[in-house]
Amino acid sequence: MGYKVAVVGATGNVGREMLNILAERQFPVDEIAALASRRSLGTEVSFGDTTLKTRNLEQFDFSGWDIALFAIGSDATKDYAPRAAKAGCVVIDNSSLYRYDPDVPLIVPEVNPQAIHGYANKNIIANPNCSTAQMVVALKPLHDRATIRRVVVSTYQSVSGSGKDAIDELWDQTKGMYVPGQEVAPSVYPKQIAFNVIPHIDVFLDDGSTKEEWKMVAETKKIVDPAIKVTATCVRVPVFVGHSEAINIEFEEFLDEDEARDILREAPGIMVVDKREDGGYVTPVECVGDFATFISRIRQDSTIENGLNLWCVSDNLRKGAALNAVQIAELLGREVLKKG
Ligand code: 2RA
Repeated sequence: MGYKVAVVGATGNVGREMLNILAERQFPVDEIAALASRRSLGTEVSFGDTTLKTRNLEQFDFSGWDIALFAIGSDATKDYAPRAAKAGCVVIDNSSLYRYDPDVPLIVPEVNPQAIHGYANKNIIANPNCSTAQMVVALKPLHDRATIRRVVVSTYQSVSGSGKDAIDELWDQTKGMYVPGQEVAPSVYPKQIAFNVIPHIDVFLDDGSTKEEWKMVAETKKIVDPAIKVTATCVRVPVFVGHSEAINIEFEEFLDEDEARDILREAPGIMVVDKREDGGYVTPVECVGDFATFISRIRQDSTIENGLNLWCVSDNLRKGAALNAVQIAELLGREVLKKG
């Protein structure tokens, strides 16, 4: 016996990946519902070898359904997640709405699986921001070995993090640079993204950081350890899929680069590709469609007493969103619902 699973926002980038990953990982599904807004009603989406027609979220009754993977914006989530949770369906939400709620667990299964038992507070579990998810997978095994004091991270985030329109804009702007008279003005971003980088993701806060940078700080503290100091600079780059991060770590005690590499090699969810030669590292185009969080360029930071640098790359639609959500569903099934 398996689960009745609903994917809410089934026509978006993340919703489609959720369906793909549920099928790829053969999650024990007895019944699957692809839910979308009225304007997407009837759109066909793939689920493994089958095709589903989207159903109307507004009229959907979550009673009797086990798990709902939400991949819609915070505003719509505010309307529908409580309705699903009240009907007894456990919500795994990819929006930022519940991430910072002390009564809602924020989970990366390789990092804090024990937090799953907090789901019963509101029948809701939060999925972290994509740039946070891959980073905490890398930090956790090193933190367990040498206690992290401070993290300085610069991100290089792909446009798929902003949705389908951003992917189209990068493509059209790039083409427009080569086809005279076909220039495409910025609309998703404040400046041109083709052949450019933009040091601004989400809104600016009073202290001059952006909300994306704040999310990395707040979520790392909630998922790994509130004592860890984090400072982030989040940058949008002209890459379609795959977030990259340059991570500098200061530990409470010295951690040798070779030991760090061995620890990361053994850690769950991580693939180390780290050779000090041409091509001996991972780049975003190589991570697309993969489940792994890739780590390269592991090296001592000799400018501080206990420092380490590393390069972290992962598919932001997978580990950064859909895969992590499905892994939470798998954890929920194993530890709580125990069907299938
Ligand atoms: C981004 N992390 O990359 C944000 C939301 N997915 O745009």
